[in-house]
Amino acid sequence: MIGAVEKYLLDKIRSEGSIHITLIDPEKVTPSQASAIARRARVSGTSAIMIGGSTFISAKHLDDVVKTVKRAVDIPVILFPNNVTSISRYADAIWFMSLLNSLDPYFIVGAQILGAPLIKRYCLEPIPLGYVIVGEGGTAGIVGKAVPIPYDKPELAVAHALAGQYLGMRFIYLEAGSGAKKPVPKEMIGVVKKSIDVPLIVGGGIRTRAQALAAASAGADIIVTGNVVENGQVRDKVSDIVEGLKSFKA
Ligand code: 1GP
Repeated sequence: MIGAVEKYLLDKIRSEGSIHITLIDPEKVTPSQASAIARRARVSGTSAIMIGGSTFISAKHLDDVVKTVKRAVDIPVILFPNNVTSISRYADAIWFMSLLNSLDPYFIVGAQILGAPLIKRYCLEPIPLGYVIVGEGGTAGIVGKAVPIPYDKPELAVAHALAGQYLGMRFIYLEAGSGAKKPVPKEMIGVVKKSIDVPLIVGGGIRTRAQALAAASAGADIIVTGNVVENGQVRDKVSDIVEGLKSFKA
């Protein structure tokens, strides 16, 4: 069943083309810094806020960050979990994600089994997501025990994405790893997009308008940026990227 946040994202993609989501890593910010980032990103045209990182933070800190961000903005706040410890009752939704190229069943279905009852109890909207780590893979690749798909093997990215779709996942995320030196290449985005019928999310290492535009024109429906908003230039950076995406649609 499609919930309100998923419907919002699908409607936005339908009406605006490629959209932008701002990722806040709760490990790196205080609640007030997080709410300032979210507010500025919202003004600059971001469509939702994702909250998540690759390592462990205290449940209280996560709750405080999510609550403060929720109060600051009127766009959806979606959890981007790396484990069962990343679930907060104060969010609107959670990417219910499976790391499709992990070697460890814990990251494919184990953590999901442990987390599902809590998601139900908190009435969080789960959005099924196939998560595929490519290129360098970064911390997410190491923590998730993934075998990252090399950039010169786009056909393997297609196979993973299709498997995710056929298993019923309603979004596919190509992740280069936060802070990746090279974002997902447009050739890989293009072939994956052509093969699947569900929206494609791309993130990791996107720092500029040109990179966002390249990902969008190759077929990314959602562009996620995290690092660029961590250095205090949220407004300029997000505006630039969002305007780039709008110029692509025009
Ligand atoms: C990481 O894809 C996201 O999970 C965002 O990456 O921090 O490099 O923007 P950046």
